[in-house]
Amino acid sequence: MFAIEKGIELTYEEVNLIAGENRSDSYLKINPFGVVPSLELPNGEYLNESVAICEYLEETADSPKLIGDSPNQRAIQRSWQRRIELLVSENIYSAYRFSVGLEIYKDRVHCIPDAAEDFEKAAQKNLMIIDQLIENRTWICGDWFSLSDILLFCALDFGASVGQPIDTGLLNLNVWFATMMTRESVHLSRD
Ligand SMILES: N[C@@H](CCC(=O)N[C@@H](CS)C(=O)NCC(=O)O)C(=O)O
Repeated sequence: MFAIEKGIELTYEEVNLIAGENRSDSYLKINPFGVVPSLELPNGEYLNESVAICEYLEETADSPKLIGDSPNQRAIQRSWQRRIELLVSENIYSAYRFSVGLEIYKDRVHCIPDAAEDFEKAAQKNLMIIDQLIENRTWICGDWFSLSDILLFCALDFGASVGQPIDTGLLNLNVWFATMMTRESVHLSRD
């Protein structure tokens, strides 16, 4: 989504996660932790971690600025990014790995099935706070669309597909999610 929003064309190579291709010896040379995505840089090095990849792409194409256009914007955006990843996304992903995704993950990472419900609750609790913070905002950082919108959208869209939907009582978040669904990048990135 980030690359599409930036208008950057990338060549994609699919890695079958369900079949465990990402844990093969050849992929572990690309990413020793066996997770996607990875970006091959022009000098042949591999860059791991989705936010680091977005930071790199941000610097290779001038506009639109999705990480921020001033020290203020960048700092605020990065603070949202950290909140989203640490307080929402990671909780949703852990809840998934330890429950619905247990069969896939039980031999890949250390799973704690008894903690699944608590991780889901932690995400929901933090979403309640985010719902209040985005009152009267079009986007997470205010009036400009950013990486934080993409990160939160990906986590919540995935959550909804694995039994962790957004609480219908969180009106601001539900309106924001519906607005996100109107972006072309959401649909293009699914093709
Ligand atoms: N912090 C990493 C997380 C990467 C990650 O967990 N990727 C998932 C898919 S989105 C994955 O590769 N799962 C398959 C596995 O762990 O075997 C990032 O942001 O790049």
